[in-house]
Amino acid sequence: MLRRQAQAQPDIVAVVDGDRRWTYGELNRRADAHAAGFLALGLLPGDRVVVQFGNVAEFFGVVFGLFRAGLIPVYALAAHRLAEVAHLARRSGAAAYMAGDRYAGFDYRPLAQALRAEVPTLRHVVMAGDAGVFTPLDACMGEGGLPGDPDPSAVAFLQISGGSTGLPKLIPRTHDDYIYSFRASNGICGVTEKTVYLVALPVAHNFPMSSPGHMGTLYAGGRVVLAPAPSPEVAFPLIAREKVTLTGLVPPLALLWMQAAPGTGHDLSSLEVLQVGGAKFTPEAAKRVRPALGCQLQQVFGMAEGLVNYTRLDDPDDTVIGTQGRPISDDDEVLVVDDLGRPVPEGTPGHLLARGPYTIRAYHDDPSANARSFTADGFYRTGDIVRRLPGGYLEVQGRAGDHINRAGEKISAEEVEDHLIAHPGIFDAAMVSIPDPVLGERSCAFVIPRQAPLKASEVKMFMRQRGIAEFKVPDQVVFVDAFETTAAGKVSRKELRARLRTQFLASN
Ligand code: J2J
Repeated sequence: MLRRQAQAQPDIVAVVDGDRRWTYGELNRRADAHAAGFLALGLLPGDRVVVQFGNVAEFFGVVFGLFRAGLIPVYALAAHRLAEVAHLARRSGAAAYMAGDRYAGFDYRPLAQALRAEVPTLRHVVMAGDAGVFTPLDACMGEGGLPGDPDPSAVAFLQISGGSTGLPKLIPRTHDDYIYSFRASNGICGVTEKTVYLVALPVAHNFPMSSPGHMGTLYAGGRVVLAPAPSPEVAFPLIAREKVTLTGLVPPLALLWMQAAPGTGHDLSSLEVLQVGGAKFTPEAAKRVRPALGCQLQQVFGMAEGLVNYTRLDDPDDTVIGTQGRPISDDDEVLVVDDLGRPVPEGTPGHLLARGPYTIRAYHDDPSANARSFTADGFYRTGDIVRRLPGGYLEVQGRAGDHINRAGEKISAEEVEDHLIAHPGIFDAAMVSIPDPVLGERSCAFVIPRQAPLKASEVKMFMRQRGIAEFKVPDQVVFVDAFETTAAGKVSRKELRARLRTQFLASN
């Protein structure tokens, strides 16, 4: 897809990162050079490579270079820390780690150092910027000697799941399923060579990557503008300068933008469509998009595992405000079922199951997750509770599982509990979601201390020292003496979390 655009319009700008403007020709040359450079390091087609960049142009040179070399990117978010990156590297058996030296105030070099010590399969660390002891990205530039185009039905990369149980799972997406999803999304979202897409969310997240996101925009020959932060202070001047036509946000950011827009001196009139997704956007907030920002709202309900739903640009207002859209494709099969797996009537809430042309049938190398997450006939159990409305539109009601959707960042209660219980002063812990007016949900950890009294600040400090992403550090820590058990003395973590949450909400 990149070669085609580079031939058709080599001098058109593809990627804007601050003062840097890479044309399609330039991006294409870098992809070729990196592909040859990566293979010259001794990496072999099929090797997995953990890629961790912020919203910077290098991300594109690196991932297209990897695709061309037949290497398989594993997408880490810039916010991930050693615990998550080491997990992704181990799970994928990664041969290399590629990152930028610094981003958003964080230095990735010590992380890379620790990662190399922890993950024996890792043979190379490639760094953009000041590489220190590692291989500089600029040195990974070669010539010729590339394998032919990859098999379209082969795995192109491993995307990561929101992780509803334990650590993130790896999602194998193929070239053809993924390109299908953003090519079809382009049609639904009106993306053409005239589109200017602002990447406000993290570049490696599936929403800004493919719905239709930066990949859809590059496919169509449009322009991708990278925002180093999603705040109005950073994004609004970029919208005005680059005449951005389309962007996607999570609900809390949309609220922030709507609040900041009326007083802003920046011209936002180029913005045609604001997509909101990743977590539930309430109808009250949805109603305010056009008055505040002067553009059309599109709701997007998607998942890295596949299925993506959009409200359509010509839908009536009440559909756009009150639903999370309908699937991309007529070939997307959507089932809404009760706890026993029986289909429920239209309008009744139930578990959403999905199967279709771009929805995975299995996670990468994870038999136990696969047994839980897929039905025998290949439907993915999304874990979402939805209502199906006339016309196939879906309204998301919430989650069946115990993950916390904090401003679109998915946090697994189980994963955080494991870290909490590692504290020598903590006997047991259970983390739950609490409704939050800005974040949608925030995290609250219930902690039983062993003996000596603990402080919430100590617990949070400990969590940071464990090397986990900041968004997973509990927003609130509540100390309790014990978790009450049922008469049977047995209680599943799931029931326990549900009870704690109910008690907390009743007492606040
Ligand atoms: C309620 N919950 C939503 C919405 C996602 C496009 C858009 C989003 C994602 C994404 C994505 C929601 N209302 N509008 O990959 O391509 C929750 C659901 C879902 C989970 C998936 C895309 N949009 N969600 O958010 O893999 O619970 O993908 O199952 O990060 O986010 O999370 P993730």
